[in-house]
Amino acid sequence: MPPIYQTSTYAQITPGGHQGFEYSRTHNPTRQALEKALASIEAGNYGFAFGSGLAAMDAVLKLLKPGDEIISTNDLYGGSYRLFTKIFEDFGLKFQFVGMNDPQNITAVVSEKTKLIWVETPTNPMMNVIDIQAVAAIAKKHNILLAVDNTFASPYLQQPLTLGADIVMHSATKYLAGHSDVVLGSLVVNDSELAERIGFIQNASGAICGPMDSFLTLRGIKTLHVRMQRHCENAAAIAHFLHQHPKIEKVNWPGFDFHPNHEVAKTQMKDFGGMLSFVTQGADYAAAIKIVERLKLFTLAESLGGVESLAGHPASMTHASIPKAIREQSGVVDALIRLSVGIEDVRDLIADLEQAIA
Ligand code: P1T
Repeated sequence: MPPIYQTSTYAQITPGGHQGFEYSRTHNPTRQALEKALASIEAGNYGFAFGSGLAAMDAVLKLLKPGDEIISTNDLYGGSYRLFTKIFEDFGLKFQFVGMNDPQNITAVVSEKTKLIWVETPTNPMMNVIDIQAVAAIAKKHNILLAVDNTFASPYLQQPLTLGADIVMHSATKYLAGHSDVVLGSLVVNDSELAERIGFIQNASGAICGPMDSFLTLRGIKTLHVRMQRHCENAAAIAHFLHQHPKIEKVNWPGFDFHPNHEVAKTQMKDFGGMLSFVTQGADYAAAIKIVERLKLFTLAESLGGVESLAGHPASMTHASIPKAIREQSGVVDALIRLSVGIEDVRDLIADLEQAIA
């Protein structure tokens, strides 16, 4: 096992004559082992680990300059939206949020100033699936960088770099670490020049993760494939259970053949993932709140991707930073519940949902 190098600095033989490591903001052996693993599982050449998913996104945005434009999915994690609109708009970046179910919607807003396309797929929390290859073709044609937030799928289910993305980002807090005990982010790229710029920003801005968290994430990655198989199986069973329930109006899960992007999901992903969201019958807000309060095995909490199941109420929790009118346009209504389906026995999970919805 790679040791936890709880080390900030390294002995030099002569000034500047270090032995590969000089200061842990720049390089740390445990973080370096993690960064190699991250690159490997995303089929990329260069990996970078950060103190959180948002810190990794922050580094991507620092590749840009005032006046540059970014086109992003209109349905995305509330904190990503907040970083874009509340921090980087003030530094002169311009964001356009478009529904990418039809990738041609991107073409309509591309300009000479567009420098980055930001794709989350599947989206948080509406479970839209965006065709990465189709978006990559548009990005290449216009010489725009394509970054994909692969948090919901994990590299076990899809590897965006192999589908034409330039940058793949993770909140490794979620499936990669997998045990709800770490906050960490990552970027992986293939291009050496891009890697050099990201490495410079990582060191110059300094939003790195510590060695203990690097170690925990490395350990989590070792079981990613086994966990993901069970996450997918359990989520499929729960999606079908909810779909036939008379008190549930709509279930968002890309495995249904009537899901609008089911065909894309089938070709792009190995399976349909462990996340789903649903709306109570008649979009009844009070009923939704009762359900999340009554759940016993599902913990009501932010975050996702851990071995234990979580339930969330996006409108008041993970997506509260998106103005109501804007979030409702993409379907994030007050009666929407999000589930991160864990790896427990699915019969226990369904029994819990049954008693909470009854
Ligand atoms: O929380 P952090 O590690 O900084 O990652 C931010 C982030 C980025 N991208 C996606 C798709 C995410 O889901 C997140 C974090 N999301 C939650 C905390 C959540 O409950 O949705």
